[in-house]
Amino acid sequence: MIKTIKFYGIIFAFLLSGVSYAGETHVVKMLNMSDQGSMVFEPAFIKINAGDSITFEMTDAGHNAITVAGPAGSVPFNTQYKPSTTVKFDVNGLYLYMCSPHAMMAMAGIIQVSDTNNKAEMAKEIEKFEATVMVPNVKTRMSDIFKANVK
Ligand SMILES: [Cu+2]
Repeated sequence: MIKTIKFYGIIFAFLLSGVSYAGETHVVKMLNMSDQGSMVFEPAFIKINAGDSITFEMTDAGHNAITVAGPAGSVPFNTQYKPSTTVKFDVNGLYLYMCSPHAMMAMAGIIQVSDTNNKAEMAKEIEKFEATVMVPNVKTRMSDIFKANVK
């Protein structure tokens, strides 16, 4: 009897740990300068699993992170210049976001949530975004990051 209770106890604890899994939380910093250049999100590309969250940290003041494009059914986000904002990602696919005051300096980032089901659409969104980048030496920053990371 005791053995049986112990057995079910272990099973129950195992199930509970599965149910309470809330996903990982990753950090993306908003920076005026890094070894990747000026006005950057770091990391500018991040791959996470559906159910994970990203905390956007405004390490340097005056930046936001706002959705440019995401997979169908995803909810746009906007950190509104708050020091720290955590966003949960439940819809698989690729997301492009930018810092609105520095979009013309290619301050943007790409998030891959589990898979790349909207890769073709995202390639077009990045092309559109880069048409608005005014600083020549970072004109292809996002498409370079896209090509290097999105398989
Ligand atoms: Cu910015």
